[in-house]
Amino acid sequence: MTDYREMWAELGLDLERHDALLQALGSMYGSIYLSQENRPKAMDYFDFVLGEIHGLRVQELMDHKAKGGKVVGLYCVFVPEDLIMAAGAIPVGLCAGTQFSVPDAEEVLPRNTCALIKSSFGFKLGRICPYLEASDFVVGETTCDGKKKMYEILGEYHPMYVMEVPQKKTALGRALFLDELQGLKGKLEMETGVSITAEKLAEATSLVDGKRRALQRLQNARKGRPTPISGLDALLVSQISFYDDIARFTEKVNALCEELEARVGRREGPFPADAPRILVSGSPMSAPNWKLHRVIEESGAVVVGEESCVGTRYFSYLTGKSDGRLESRLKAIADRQLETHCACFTPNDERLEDILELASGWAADGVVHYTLQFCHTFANEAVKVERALAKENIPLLRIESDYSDEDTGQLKTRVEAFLEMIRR
Ligand code: BJ8
Repeated sequence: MTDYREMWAELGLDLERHDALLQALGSMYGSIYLSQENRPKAMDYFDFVLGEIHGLRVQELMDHKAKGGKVVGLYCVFVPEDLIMAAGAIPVGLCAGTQFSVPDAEEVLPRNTCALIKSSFGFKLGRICPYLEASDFVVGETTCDGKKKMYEILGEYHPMYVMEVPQKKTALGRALFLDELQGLKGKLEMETGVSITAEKLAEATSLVDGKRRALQRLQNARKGRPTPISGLDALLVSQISFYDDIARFTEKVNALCEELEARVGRREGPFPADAPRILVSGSPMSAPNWKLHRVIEESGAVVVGEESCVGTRYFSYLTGKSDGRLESRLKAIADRQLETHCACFTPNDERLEDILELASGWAADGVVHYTLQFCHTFANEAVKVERALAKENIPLLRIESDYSDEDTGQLKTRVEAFLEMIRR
């Protein structure tokens, strides 16, 4: 196995704590993922990527930097990867999904902040995220209040650029977002010394659309009965999509899909055909936040979709047509990004429509609405989700949780009772 310690030391990581993080992650992965039965063979690649989570990919980023390239960190799907790629930089989704980094953050941030925000910030304070340390700057966004205020503080520790995301998808909101993309384009050009042309942007957008298409294909395969892949594995693939090399990732997802489609034909899957099918909807789950999927699937149900930014909110929309000019391509990207139905928007009724469509298209027996504790946008929107599902007689379980393991037992009890009700 390659020894990356020199690279981590060069990045300024706290090696002792970083070792402890990797050890905890490795044993968690072993007990949650490797213990699953009848996994698709093509998951070997994603196991490998996870095994190398702070190794090979970080090395690739460092090699890119050694050749003069830039690395740009991000935390939200509203930041368009293709714009970053068109400047010759590599976009990378940053670590934000573990309790391990939360206590560090709580030394500075209020405890009653959502775990995703605390975890991201704690990675910086604890110096345990090689992706953040490798990034030349981070592009934040004004989505929820907690995040945007955390970015102000993160900016004291790491170079930051914050782009505005409107709260309403009105003509004015759309114009503002397009203007923000122009601003980000300028920032990227200044940092990289590369001028973003229509051709470079077209090439990058086609890669991003290719990745989205592959993820859509994977989601589509989950319609099978039995579904050919566990929700845990599908979630892992989505999580890896935020930091793996885009062309390689797309190829590997398509290879996985071929295997899954063959499995659907043979009616083969990791769960019996009559296992309750669950749609998970709500706050995003950054790796290694696998808690809810684990509880659901260990209780005998299978997750068939995630209405989440680590799920359909990320990959459902492709880039529309443009007249080929740069301005028009940027506009198509802005329109695509604004199809992300995040609870930070008001109104956000399209998300309710998406949930209903997913629940019926994927023949879900019930929906588990997941809110990260202190995430007010998704918590409040859950009220409307509940009403919309009740109208269609679709059972709903509302869960609020954080990254700690303290509530796992309680979650299990609630999920089991929910499944019992579905099975009756
Ligand atoms: S587009 S969901 S990735 S903002 S969970 S930090 S909303 S308090 S992550 Fe998100 Fe972009 Fe929206 Fe998606 Fe705030 Fe809620 Fe925490 Fe959240």
